[in-house]
Amino acid sequence: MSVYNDILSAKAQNKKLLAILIDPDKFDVKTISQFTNNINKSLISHIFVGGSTVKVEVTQQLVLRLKPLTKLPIVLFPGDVTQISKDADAILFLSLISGRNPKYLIEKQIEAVSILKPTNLEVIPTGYILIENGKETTVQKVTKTTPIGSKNNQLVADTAKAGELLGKKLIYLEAGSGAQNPVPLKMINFVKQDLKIPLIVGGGIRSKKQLVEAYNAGADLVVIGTAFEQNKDFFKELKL
Ligand code: 1GP
Repeated sequence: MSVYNDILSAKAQNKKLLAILIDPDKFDVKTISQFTNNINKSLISHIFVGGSTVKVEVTQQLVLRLKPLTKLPIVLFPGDVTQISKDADAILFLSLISGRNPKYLIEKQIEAVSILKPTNLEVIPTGYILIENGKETTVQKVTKTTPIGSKNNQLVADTAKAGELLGKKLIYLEAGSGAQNPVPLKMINFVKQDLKIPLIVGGGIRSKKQLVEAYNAGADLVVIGTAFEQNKDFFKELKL
């Protein structure tokens, strides 16, 4: 199985993908059976695991518990090198290309090399672009970078394209977890025009309507975390 090849073939068939983001710090493991049961019955195609502050064992334990309960690919979306679990299927190897902080452009990635070496994780180079959403988010605080303005479509599109030309295999447009406003649809559409690699969009998407709008604007894969954490009926809403 190659997580990336599956994303590519879904894109080629215009089949839209949905990842649920589980933050190991916020997740109540007592609910894991029911929760994964709901995931397995839904249109969710990927499970992303990651957060900003999680400790090393917490991610590992969550991944080990999830594995026997689902056939869906488990993809690490790490906020830090401490969140690398060898038992996941793949890792988004992120570089925060909207920011100018060397720590998140290359230093953390260098630190990750010796941790990744003994694993069989599929490493997917991902250009990560933070978009201003109306309030300061955790990613912004942790990475000490300035997001790109929500109307600055050209800069975001050029940043995404530069990522592609540098060899990134995915572009992730991020409004930030719990964002007040998701990435604007116009921006998704603008970025999409000239981008050949798959486009991920996440942050602040809380309804089926917003999900469909993001797909229609050009997102190939949408990531939703907070709506699943805060709204028990969100699985039901997705089916409507
Ligand atoms: C955050 O894009 C993801 O990194 C998901 O955001 O929690 O707002 O859905 P939400």
